Amino acid sequence: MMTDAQATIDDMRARAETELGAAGTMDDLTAWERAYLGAQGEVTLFLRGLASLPANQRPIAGRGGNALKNELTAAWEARRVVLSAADLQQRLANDAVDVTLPGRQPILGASHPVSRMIDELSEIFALMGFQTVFGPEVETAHYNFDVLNIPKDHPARDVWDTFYVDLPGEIVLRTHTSPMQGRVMERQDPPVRVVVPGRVYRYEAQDASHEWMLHQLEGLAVDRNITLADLKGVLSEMARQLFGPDRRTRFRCDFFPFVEPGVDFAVDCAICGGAGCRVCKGTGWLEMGGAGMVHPNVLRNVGYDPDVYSGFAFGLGIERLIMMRSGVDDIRAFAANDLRFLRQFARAA
Ligand code: YSA
Repeated sequence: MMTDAQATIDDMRARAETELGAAGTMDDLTAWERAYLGAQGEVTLFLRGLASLPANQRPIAGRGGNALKNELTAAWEARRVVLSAADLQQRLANDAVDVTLPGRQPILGASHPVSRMIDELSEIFALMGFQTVFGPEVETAHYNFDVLNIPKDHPARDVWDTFYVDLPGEIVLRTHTSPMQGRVMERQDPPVRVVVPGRVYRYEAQDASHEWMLHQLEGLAVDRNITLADLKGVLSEMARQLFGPDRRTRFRCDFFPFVEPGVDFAVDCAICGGAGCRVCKGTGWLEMGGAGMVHPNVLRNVGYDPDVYSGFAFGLGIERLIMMRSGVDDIRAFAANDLRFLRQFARAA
């Protein structure tokens, strides 16, 4: 005859086996284990209650209960192996990455054409013995004008349409890179050979060849026996390296208070091939810079003896050089920040 304890055990076994067979996920399995084998599970509580059973049922209940516990533990372990493998497969399928998809193209920046031209000019002049130095864009009127033989109230100051930073007019946005001539010569004795690239500012109307913010490259060489022929040689070689051997250059007399004699340096217009256009204002030439032999007063102002030393200096417009090399017909494109324009100068990655 079947005892009550045996009946309870059989009932637990039947339900536990049915429910374990129906457990389809790891969560179901965890819930099943808690229901039968956990600290408050049916089998555990059954075994814990053995002492309260009638004495004649305890041995059957003890043996049968422990056997059930071992059976269910083994069945749970077997089911866990099956379900965890299925769970892993499911997660792998969900997280699958298509490694054949093309990657995202990163957006690469590139140097601005003006920066590239500055680098290129620095290399060209380095090969001719010039060191590249930099100077302040906010400058004193002393270096921007006075040292350069442009006294206060002299009409020559009006040639440079100046942005003044203070009311007495002693601090300016430099109107050219020439103030670095005085700064460099004051801190060293000859020989001097430097180029100075950088931004300059002019209160000027914009057009195809004029900007109010532009870049110049100053050049200065001071030593014994320097002549105008050296200046012509250096600028001609620069033009040959930048534009190739076939472009024409022109030196004409010009006036700057800080040189004697002074010249303007031009190349034939790359936009119209010399025929005349709006960029070269119909002349067929575009001025690249001013230049000349350093004025004796400038040498004196920095403590050099003009009877011993002579020098040449020049100031080139960097945007104009790029325009003449690459056929850019409007200087305003350089600061307009239009990527379609700028990308044309970017080196292939
Ligand atoms: C002259 C003699 C020296 O011993 C040394 C330097 C110089 C150059 C002088 N400091 C100067 O600034 N001369 S400049 O007013 O004629 O400008 C030089 C060059 O800068 C021009 O030839 C031109 O290429 C460029 N430039 C001037 N103003 C510009 C400009 N480029 C674009 N927009 C402007 N508004």
